[in-house]
Amino acid sequence: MEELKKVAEKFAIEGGIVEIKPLGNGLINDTYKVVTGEGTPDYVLQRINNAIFTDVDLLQSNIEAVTSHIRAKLEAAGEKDIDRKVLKFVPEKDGSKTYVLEDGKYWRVSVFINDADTFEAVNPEYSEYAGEAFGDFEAKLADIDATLGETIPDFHNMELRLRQLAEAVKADMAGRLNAEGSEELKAILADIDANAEDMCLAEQLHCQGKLPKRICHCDTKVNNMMFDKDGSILCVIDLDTVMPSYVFSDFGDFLRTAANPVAEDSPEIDKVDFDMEIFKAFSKGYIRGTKPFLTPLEKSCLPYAACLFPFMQAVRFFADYINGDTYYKIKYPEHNLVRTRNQMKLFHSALAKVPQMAQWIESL
Ligand code: GN1
Ligand code: MG
Repeated sequence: MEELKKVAEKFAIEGGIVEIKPLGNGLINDTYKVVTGEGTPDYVLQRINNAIFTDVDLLQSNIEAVTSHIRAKLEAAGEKDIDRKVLKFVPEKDGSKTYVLEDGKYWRVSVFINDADTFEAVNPEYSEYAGEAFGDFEAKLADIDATLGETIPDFHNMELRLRQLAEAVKADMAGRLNAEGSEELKAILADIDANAEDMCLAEQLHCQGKLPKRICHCDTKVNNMMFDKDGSILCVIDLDTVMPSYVFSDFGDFLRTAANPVAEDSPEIDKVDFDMEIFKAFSKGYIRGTKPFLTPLEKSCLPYAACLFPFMQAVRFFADYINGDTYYKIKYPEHNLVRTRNQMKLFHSALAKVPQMAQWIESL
């Protein structure tokens, strides 16, 4: 608490700090809520994982560009309650940067949005709102002047993720592929291999000049969206990965979490199933939100995107498992393997429903 307090006080926050406590359940950064006295806002204090986001300056300048662009649009539209509809980052006390470096660790602070909720699961009605909100987020950023850099280069590049898995397999750092009972791991590898080429469609289309990169959120998990008490959507949060990508990123990653009836790390594999009702509602909202720019090719590839993201996430979790868990936070030794099984099951469930999905998308 004392270390956290010392850091929080480096920022131009209002009010005295009453309490600092852990917040949320991200797998990358460490997040805390800073509670201040009556009449002053609370804050979110975050330690940026700079082993993953190696260019913190680029990261924060992206985020500042994005939030100020959205803020200006909300103001121009005469919206009320703007501080709850877009994140607001607090500058350091003695300067203008929105992050500080303290004992080798990077920190930032944003204003805590009051009376808002995040959810780990959503029903079809909320999914439709979410689809529209993420579509609208991309639409709002379509005319941003600033050039945003890739905070993690080639973040959602399937070919790269497969290469990283191949490297992990070759090195077998944790010796897991040679351990007893590794037949399951080999079977997972074979399954990934069998689907690898099809899942690289986005990269192929991009190389042929048919698929553009647009500014996307790139981490559209259900819990990265804030809802007001009345169920309406306030804003999207967790902006670290906002960068140029294919629209498939935002479409696919939301469904990866929302259309799975259980959490991405649930060991109850039997319950993993791609929920078509969530898909239908979300795609309806998304297509409405992206109307200003979505091309027919992008639209027709949305069922592919729904398969791509569980597949890519499985490849990433599995590579991390083989590497000995160096990237994602884990709670027990097999955690990344459990996540991999879960995501592969979701992938196959989605894949089997592609014809149904395509039919629905065409009808919209
Ligand atoms: C990470 O930290 P969190 O949970 O918001 C990851 C995402 C993954 C997700 C899987 C920078 O996001 O790409 O989809 O875990 N973020 C990064 O739960 O790698
Ligand atoms: Mg998050």
